[in-house]
Parts: sequence; C-alpha cells; structure tokens
Amino acid sequence: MGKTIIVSNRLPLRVEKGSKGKLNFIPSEGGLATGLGSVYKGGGNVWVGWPGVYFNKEEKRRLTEERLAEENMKPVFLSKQQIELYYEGFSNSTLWPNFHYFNQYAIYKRTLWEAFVEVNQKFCEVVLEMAKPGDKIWVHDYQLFLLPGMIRAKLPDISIGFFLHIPFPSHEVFRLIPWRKELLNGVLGADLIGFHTYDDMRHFLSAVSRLAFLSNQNGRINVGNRVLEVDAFPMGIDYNKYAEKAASTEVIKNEVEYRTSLGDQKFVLSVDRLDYSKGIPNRLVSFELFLQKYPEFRGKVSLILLVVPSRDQVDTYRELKEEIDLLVGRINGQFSMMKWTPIHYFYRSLPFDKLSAMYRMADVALVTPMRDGMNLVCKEFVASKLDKTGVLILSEMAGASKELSDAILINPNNKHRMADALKEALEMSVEQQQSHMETMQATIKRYNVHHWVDLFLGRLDQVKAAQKEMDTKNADHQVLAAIEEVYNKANSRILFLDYDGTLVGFKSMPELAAPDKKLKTLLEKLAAVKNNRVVIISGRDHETLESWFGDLDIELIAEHGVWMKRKDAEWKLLRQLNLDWKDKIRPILESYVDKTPGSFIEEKHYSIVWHYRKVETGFGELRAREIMSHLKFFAESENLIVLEGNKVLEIKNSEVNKGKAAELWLEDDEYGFVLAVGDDWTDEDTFKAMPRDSYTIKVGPEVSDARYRVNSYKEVRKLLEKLT
Ligand code: ADQ
Repeated sequence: MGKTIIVSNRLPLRVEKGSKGKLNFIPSEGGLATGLGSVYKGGGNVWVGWPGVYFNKEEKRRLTEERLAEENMKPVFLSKQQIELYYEGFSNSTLWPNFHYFNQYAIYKRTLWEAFVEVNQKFCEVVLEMAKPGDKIWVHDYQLFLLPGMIRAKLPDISIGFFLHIPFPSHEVFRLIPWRKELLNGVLGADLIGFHTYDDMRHFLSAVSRLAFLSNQNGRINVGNRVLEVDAFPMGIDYNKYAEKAASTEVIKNEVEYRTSLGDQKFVLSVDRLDYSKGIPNRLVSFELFLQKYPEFRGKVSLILLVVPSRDQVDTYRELKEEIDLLVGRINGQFSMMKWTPIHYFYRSLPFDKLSAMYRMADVALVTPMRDGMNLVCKEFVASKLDKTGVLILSEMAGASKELSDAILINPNNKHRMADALKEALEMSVEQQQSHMETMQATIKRYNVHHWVDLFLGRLDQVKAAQKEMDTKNADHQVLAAIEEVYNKANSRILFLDYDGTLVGFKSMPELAAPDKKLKTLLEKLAAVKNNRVVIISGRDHETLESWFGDLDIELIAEHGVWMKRKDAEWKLLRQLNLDWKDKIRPILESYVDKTPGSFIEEKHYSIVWHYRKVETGFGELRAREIMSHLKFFAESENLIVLEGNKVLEIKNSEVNKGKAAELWLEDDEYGFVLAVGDDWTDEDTFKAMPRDSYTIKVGPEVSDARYRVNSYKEVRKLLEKLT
C-alpha cells in the first residue's frame, strides 16, 4: 500500500511569527482539516500546501525540517507576487466569480493565467519530490485545477482524485474563460473528479463534451486509454464535534452571558465569510423589509450578523464591506430603540466555543447565499441544536439545499419571500420545528465528513482497480507476438474485420468513409497470403461494400449478415425476410428528422438507420432516447431490435446479427487461426460466436467480451500489416 498525499492551496494550519523569530502554529479548525485529519496524520501520509505567510530563507528551512515534517505537512513556499497573481488574481478574480455566476467581477488577464500555470507547476514539483508509483494523491479545489494533469504527465499510472469545493457553472458561463480548454484538460488528468451536487457534475460533463469533445457514459469518460469517473460527493461536517461542543459547559456559559446582555428576545443568525457570493446585502435588505412589513416583531427579534474578514485586499471585497457597513447603519439608524438594536454586527472570526454558543442561541439561521458550492454553516447550525428546536431558512442556490429539503427553502433574489419566511420561521410551532430538525439531523449525522472522506477515497481505489483490470486486456507487444506466432503456424486462417471504426476512423457522413488506397493494398496483401480468408463484416449495405471492395479477393458480409458474398461467388441473401415493418417505422423516424436538425435517415435493405453525428451535442442523445422509448413496444411485437451504435440508431430484424453470419463461415473449415476485430456493440455478437481459442479484439475502451483491446483503427492496421 502506498501513501496518501493531500494537496490544497493552504496547509491546515496558521503560522504566526512571534518575537525573536519564534514561529507559532495554530492548527486549523476548518471542516476539511478535521475531515482529513485521520488521513494525513497517519503513517507516511502527508499534506502539501502553502503555509500562508512569507518567510526568509532560514525560516523556510527551519519550518520545513523541524516543525512541518513532524506534523506530516510539506510546504509550498510562494512569493508575495505569486500570491497576488495566482491566488488573489486568477483563482479569486477569474475562477471564483465565473464559477459563482458573478461574471461582472471576472477578470480575464494573461499575466494572471501565466502565474496560475506557474504556481500549479510549483505544487507539482513539490508533489513529485515525494510521490511514488502506488501512492494516492487527492487534490482539492479550483486553485489547483491544472495540477492533476501536470502530475499525470510525469506519473502516468498514479492514482489521482480531485474535489471541487465550489459550484461548477453551466458550460455557457464556463466557456467565457479564455483558457477553458486548458483548465478542462488539466483536471481531466484525475482518475476521479468529485463535486458537491449532481447539478455541478452535470454542468461539468456538458462542458467536457462541448469543449473537450469527450462524451461520457454515466459519468465515465475515456481520456486516451484511461477511464476516469465523475460523481457527486456532498461534503458533510464533523457532526459529533459540533453536537458535543454545543453540550459543553463553557458553551452553555457563553450562551447565558449573551442572553443576559441582550435581554429577552429572539435571535436570527447570519454567519459567513465576507464574499459577494454569500448574498449578505440581500439578506440585510430582506431583514429591513421584514421589520417594515411586520412591525409587531420590532423590539422582539434581532439579527446577529457575523462576517469573517476574507480577501479584503481585493477591491470588490472592500466595496462589499462598505455596502454592508452602510446597510447595517441604515437599518439600525431607522429602527433602533433604547433597549433594542435590530442588528448586532461583528466583523471578525469567532473562536469555536463562541460560534457554538451563537448556534445554540439562534432561533433561526438565515443562510441565503446567491451561490454556494455546499455551505457548511447551515449544517453546523443543525448539528448544534440539541433540543431540536430552531428553524433553518436556506437558499436554493446552496449545494446543501439538495440534502436539506426540510429547511424553509428560498430564492435569495426574492426579498419579499425571505421577509415572509422569517415571519413563518419565528411563528413555527415547537412540534413542527422539532420534526424538521430531526430529519435534517439524521441526514447530516449519517453523511458526515468522515463518511465523505471514506466514500471518496474508497471510490478512487475502485476506479483504479477497474483501470488495472482493463489494462490486462491491452494487446501489448507480448500479445501481438503470440498472435503472430499462432498465425504463422496455422495452415488455415480466417480473419473477421468490422469496417467503420475498426479499419477506418469515423466521418461526418457515412459515404465519406470510403477505404483509402493504403487500406485496400493492405487487405489485398493479406488476402493473398496462402490459406488466408479475409472477411469484412459490416453493417453497411451490400452495394456500398461491393463498390468499395468488389475488386478485391476478399469476402463480404453486409447489413449485419443479411447479405453475404463468398470468394468467387455472387452476393447471396441470408433468406427472405419480412419487410412490412419498414413502412411503419419510416414515418416515425421522419418525424424525428423533422424536429432534429442535422439528423438524417439512411435506408438499407433490411434495416433503417437514424444518424445524429451532426446534431447539437446532447440534443441528439436526447432524441435517440426518445426514439428508443417510442419504439420499445412496437419493436418487440414486430420482432425487431433497436441497436445503439456510435451516434446512430439502427432498427433491424432481430434474427439477423453478425455472430450468426460469422458462424456460417466457421462451419466451412477447421481453422488453426481465428481473428475477429470490431469496435461497437454489434461486433459483440461476432466475438461471442467465435471458438474459445480465437483472438477477439475490441477497438476502444468500452466494456467488451473480446479477449483483448486496442485503442484505435490505426493499431488494427499495424497488426494486420504484420500479418502480411
Ligand atoms: P466557504 O465559502 O468558506 O467554503 P462554508 O462552507 O459555509 O463556506 O464554510 C465556512 C466555515 O467558516 C464554516 O465552517 C464556519 O463555521 C466558519 N465561519 C464562518 N463564520 C465564522 C465566524 N465569524 N467565526 C468563526 N468561524 C466562522 C467553501 C465553499 C463552500 C463549501 C466549503 C466546503 O464556498 O460552498 O461548503 O468550501 O467544501
């Protein structure tokens, strides 16, 4: 078992420079640090990241050798300029606003991008100092989007996971970034890519398909000959830590203290980092509206507004801070009374026992981000409510809303609704509060952060194991040598070769895929070898195959086995098939062509094909599914099957398939060497029909019954070249 390397922008600690050059360490209490504690603190594992302060040479040495090594941490030292351009710049002024749908704040600047590449490279170098084949690397968040690809380039077989903590936007928004392709290619270096929600995952997959032109099957993407997986892993909190803290005597003491000084009233709590994505101004305006609309609550309810200073070097953040200051001033100025202040505003970070007391005390948590990857504050609030009273008002735009449907869900742009939700929450009966809270607690308890870590790392192992299994099938030099040996010894041989995707690449129109000169020469030579039978076994119609290969001394099976042509013989029909069904299917498919620009019908003698290679990505797949379900019962009753190929649907008689046709050839002789090569699932029938010791080769990475696999038609040609 190798070690695990966690990589994130920041190390899970804060370093403070004391007097006389003393360096003090304050471990991070953050959710990620707690969740991954059990991982990086163990054995030879390690956490790589920026320590958060700038150091001189001597400090760097001491820090690395003396302190951090003990804590299983490895620093990546960054200069002030790097932090400005890579962190405050590209990460927080390009990616963050774009990914949170705040495009008006996004800056697209080449210098920032270059620094981003440079720092990701620097992280890569530090990781490579330690990483060995067999290790597991888990990269966190948008600041290190390029890192998986950079590591992969140096260590092709290593296991890499990537988790995005913020939302992934619709591809319409993501594509605004000038370096969108480089970003995607970077992250696609991972074996497992995790998001908080299914929607983020969906957006990512659509960006990958439209911008990197890679399709997926249930979140599985083939990059070269590597299969990676994409999935949703909603992150949780350390539930017990929050529940236990809320029960501690110091927290109860804090609460009593707050209540005594604030007097007998109800509390609405708001807790976030200073960030425009958190929707703090909207929240304040809604609270103001609430006091205007429902004056009966004045003097009885206060808002406690906790804002943690964050990124205040950046202009937009400074402006946001000013806006909040003004709003709080305006509302307090307007509504304050001698013994009551509407908003208690704290612009600072609170220690855990004070924050916990706030969660305990609050009657309502008002969590209303404009956009949030997950949002842990709402989960922390729920875990802290030991008597199960309290109400959560939660934005639909937070990832957490997908799990916490028992909260009062609001749209943060609807300020009137937020004001009304506050009234509803403050008037909710205790029984109702408890019933909702109980459901939410059960969810958060079960899907806690430890569960999240186990789930992600476990899945990464599975993905890697699946890749290994596929690797064993790769037709490497040894396999190819064995094929050659058996081939040379055999005195009678047969080779079944599919055409499209197997001997040539795919073209936008089926008629453009005519064989090139090289291929024809290759087939000719192959057929000329003594005791060889070369059979092209294709779904194409027999006229096309005849026009392409009629002049060669090879044999042809067309339309999946309806038509066949043996050596020195004429084309022969398998047998007369009933074709009445075609008149019923044609108008149905025509109606789909009418509503799907770019699609078209190809009619063969014994089948009808609907092509959608040129249809808008995603739309074609949607229509294909519609046609499948439309034809489901009809196909059954007419004894037809609907075959899904590469961007095509083919409807044909179910009694015909490539395997049955190939069997007729196998009956002719006892062959000492049998080879079958194909790329799509109509070729699976051929593979299944082959005798046990034949060589069956699948072109492409999908699951197959074939014994071996190669990556592309080019490799097939190379193999055939050898056999001539
Ligand atoms: P953040 O944007 O930081 O995280 P969030 O998930 O809510 O947002 O976490 C904030 C953390 O800061 C909480 O643990 C909270 O307790 C703490 N905090 C907030 N105010 C505080 C205060 N005044 N004093 C002390 N502590 C305070 C990013 C994404 C989120 C995603 C997380 C985790 O933006 O969407 O949920 O990562 O993946």
